[in-house]
Amino acid sequence: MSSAQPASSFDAIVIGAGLSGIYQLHKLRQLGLSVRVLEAGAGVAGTWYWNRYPGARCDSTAECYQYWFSDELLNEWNWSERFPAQPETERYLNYVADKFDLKRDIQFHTRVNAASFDEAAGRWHITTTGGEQFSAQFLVMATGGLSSPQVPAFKGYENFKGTSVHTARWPHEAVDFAGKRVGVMGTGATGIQVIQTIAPQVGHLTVFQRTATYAIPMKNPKYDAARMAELRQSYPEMKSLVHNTFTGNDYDFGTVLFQDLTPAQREARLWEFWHDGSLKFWVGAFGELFADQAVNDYVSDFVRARIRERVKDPVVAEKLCPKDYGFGTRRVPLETNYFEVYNQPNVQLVDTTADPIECFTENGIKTASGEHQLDMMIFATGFDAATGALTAIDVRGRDGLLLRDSWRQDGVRTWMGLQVHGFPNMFMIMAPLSPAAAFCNVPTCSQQQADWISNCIDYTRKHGKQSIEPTADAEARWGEHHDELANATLVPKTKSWYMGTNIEGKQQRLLAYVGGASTYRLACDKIAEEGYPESVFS
Ligand code: N01
Repeated sequence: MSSAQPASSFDAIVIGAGLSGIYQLHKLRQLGLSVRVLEAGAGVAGTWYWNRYPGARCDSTAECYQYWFSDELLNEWNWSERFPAQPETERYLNYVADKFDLKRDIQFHTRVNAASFDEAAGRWHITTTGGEQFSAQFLVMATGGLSSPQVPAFKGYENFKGTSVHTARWPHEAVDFAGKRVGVMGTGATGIQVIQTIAPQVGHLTVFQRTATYAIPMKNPKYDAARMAELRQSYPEMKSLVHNTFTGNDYDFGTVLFQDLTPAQREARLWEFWHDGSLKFWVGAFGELFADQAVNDYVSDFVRARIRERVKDPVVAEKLCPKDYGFGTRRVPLETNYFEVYNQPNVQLVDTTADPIECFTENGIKTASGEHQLDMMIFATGFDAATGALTAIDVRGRDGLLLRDSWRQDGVRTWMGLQVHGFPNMFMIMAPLSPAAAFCNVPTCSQQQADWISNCIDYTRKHGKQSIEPTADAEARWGEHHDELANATLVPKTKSWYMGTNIEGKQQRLLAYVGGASTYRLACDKIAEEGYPESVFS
């Protein structure tokens, strides 16, 4: 990096050109700010740019998974099905970026590796891996909650002669699976989509499963012109509805209580929600499952029974039935013929808890029971969620405090998932301790956060202030409130990326706020209306 190279100066730098980042750019430009978005990829779309693995598909409905800010856009864009596949969502985000002429302010192929706050100047200095320097009054980290892919370390991995790839780094070129012996590690939302998609194409498939997954069969009807016209009629109502529910979708916890129903009525209610073929089953049928172990056990039994019905070999079926955690306390994926894959003669399920992986070999993976020969290994092994993309950058606040060190030493702390004390004028979207980190339909919560950030920046500037930063007390209060709500649920009992347990050495604490997206939005709005009483301006 040349220190002589002058920094390019902007009012705001946004890191990341995914769904959040491009909307943030649009909002800040509307305020008249000069903005530059720095994006590591070659195109917009973030998650929908990187995760182009076979079968990648949205499991929020298309009508909920979109921007609401432009009626023109809502009128123009036609979705082709209820749960669109990755290419369609990537096309949509490109369409938005082109329609609102956003790409001229986005610099692609640019990975940020450091950002530090210069207190004397009241500005952030940002550097990239290519040695470029930028300076800005405001910094928005739109770096994504699930954007830091993790490949576990395995003995002998370097000896493996086949190809290997993480799902979030899938090549742009088509991959030919015909006749290949393919291994997939990971059976979360990603692994399930990959497995069910490639199983009919491969020569042989070996699935390495450490934890079995509850999943709901997806109902994915095509959308024709008539259906789109019907949906458009509902958009005004839906736009408001999604901001008033717990998960930012168009459904919410039911008002029907488990205890008030007879066993037959309970069963009927579960079937009714099951047949919706969406994640509505997760929260809509019996919301008590998140806190009441007996209700959770009942729903878990119902879902396990659905798995057993579909898998012919009872031994394999039992391996696929989660037993050590309750339904809904980890992310529930939607699936299409996933469980039937295990009825194929060319598919083998390896339960790595019973048959542990010992090492990679030249030809594949050796588990306790023997060697599994592989031409290709697919890692659907997840992400360092919520914190990973933020700690991957050397973010230094006041007095040179490194965010990564602070979070490692004292635990993750944020004020409402939006800012961090000691890091003035730095804002975050989908960061820890906000619903957006895990429990919210991403477009709903990321638009809400980007709107709030824009309003906050506007307020700061209009009041002749240089910077805004939450107080340490307010941040601590938010952390205590977050933990109190989290610990009243069953979620912390289960190992998952929600709890940070998938990353060695990571603090084990619920990463996302469980108070609900609507409650959170109201709290954010109140703070703005009251003139940001929990923050200090300078
Ligand atoms: O990642 P995950 P993901 N040995 O962390 C396994 C969103 N998403 O990419 O559970 C063996 O859920 C790991 O095992 P275990 C969605 O929010 C959305 O699937 O740790 N296995 C697990 O099975 C989702 O929740 C869509 O025991 C190892 C898997 O890898 C989030 O992204 C689609 C291992 C990782 O599962 C992340 O999902 C896809 C090891 N050493 C994803 N290390 C939509 O549809 C890890 N695993 C919108």
